[in-house]
Amino acid sequence: MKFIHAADLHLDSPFEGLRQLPEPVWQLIYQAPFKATQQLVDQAIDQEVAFVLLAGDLFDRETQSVAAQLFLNEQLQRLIDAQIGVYLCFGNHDYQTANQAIDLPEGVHVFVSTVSTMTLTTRNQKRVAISGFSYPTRWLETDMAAQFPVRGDVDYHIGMLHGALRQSGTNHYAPFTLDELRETHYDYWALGHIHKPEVLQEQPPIVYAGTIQGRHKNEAGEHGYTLVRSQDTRLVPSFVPVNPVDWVTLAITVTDQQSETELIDLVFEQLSRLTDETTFKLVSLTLTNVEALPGQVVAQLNNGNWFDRLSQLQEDQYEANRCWIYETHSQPAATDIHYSQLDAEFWKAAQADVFTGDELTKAAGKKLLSYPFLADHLLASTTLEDTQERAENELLQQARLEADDHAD
Ligand SMILES: [Mn+2]
Repeated sequence: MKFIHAADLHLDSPFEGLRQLPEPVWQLIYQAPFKATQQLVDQAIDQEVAFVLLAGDLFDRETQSVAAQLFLNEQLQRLIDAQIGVYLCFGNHDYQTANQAIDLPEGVHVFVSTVSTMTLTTRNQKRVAISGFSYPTRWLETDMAAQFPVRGDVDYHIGMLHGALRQSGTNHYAPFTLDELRETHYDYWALGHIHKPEVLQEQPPIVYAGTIQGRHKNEAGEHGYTLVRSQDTRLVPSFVPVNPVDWVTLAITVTDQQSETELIDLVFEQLSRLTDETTFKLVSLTLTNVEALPGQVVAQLNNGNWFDRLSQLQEDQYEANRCWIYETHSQPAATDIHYSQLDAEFWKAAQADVFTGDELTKAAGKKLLSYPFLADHLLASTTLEDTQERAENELLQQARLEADDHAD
């Protein structure tokens, strides 16, 4: 017997942070979760699996575009037509209230908000029980794991749970402990919610399938689904990547590039070594040792002109190269090389005092911070890091200009 366990398709994710990219590039990213899902269905049919489990967060939001709903229905219908069972639950992103039920193809099995068990018999006469539930609300603090029945009188019993391991702090997502899952004596736990694929226990397997397509740089690496095969009485999972897009970082140490163009050539040359046929790469670029560049080029880096030029050139190349640099960071090799010893000490002391959430809050003022989305952005650690990086680069550039003046 074979089956597929997937979770966190997050269809219709808006990819807001990438809206500034050219439309065809954004489309390529927006379509990636759909493409990955289509591949899963193609492979489920090819592999003649007995059933497919979808463990929550099929959609990114509780309301979806009509196009996204139609897409999912088409894909599920393909499985049904191939006589593959479909079992799904909704998670914290696509939780379903009673008056919000979406129309799924006939034959799709959907878990309701209380734990229930469905059984099936496979073509080779194996009896399988599947227990699970759906989220009725965004947050679900109840100990749902405790409500799963103990193993039934079947060949395989599978638990489907969208949730997170119980933590000491907040537990909004059907918190569970490994012991609770073990005590059910199930043959497989199909988990959803955590986006990184992870095996929590080898046998009997307790597995996070992970999201089918990483959606930002913190979700880099391979993403896909879990193909599970029976071997005697055991169920053995293996991971199958299907992500069309991959998030990567490229770090380049600049040396003696004399102009913007030379720097761009260097980047394209390094980029070509990174790319391959398997996935489209979204690249975060870091240039280090920028103090080696002429002051003019550093200025172009800092004011964004260099990145604009790079982006223009990318428009002609991204299809062939199968990659897009969506952000750049630049930094000196060593923070204090260009300042005198005294300046470096002042900088370090000031840095610790100035680049804090409190200081940024003061600078922004109360009015701006009353908007939650602005407050979230301003107080994010990445905003502080970016601000500090820019300030350092500005200081570096000024130090350079002063040094150049003295040289004249
Ligand atoms: Mn999710």
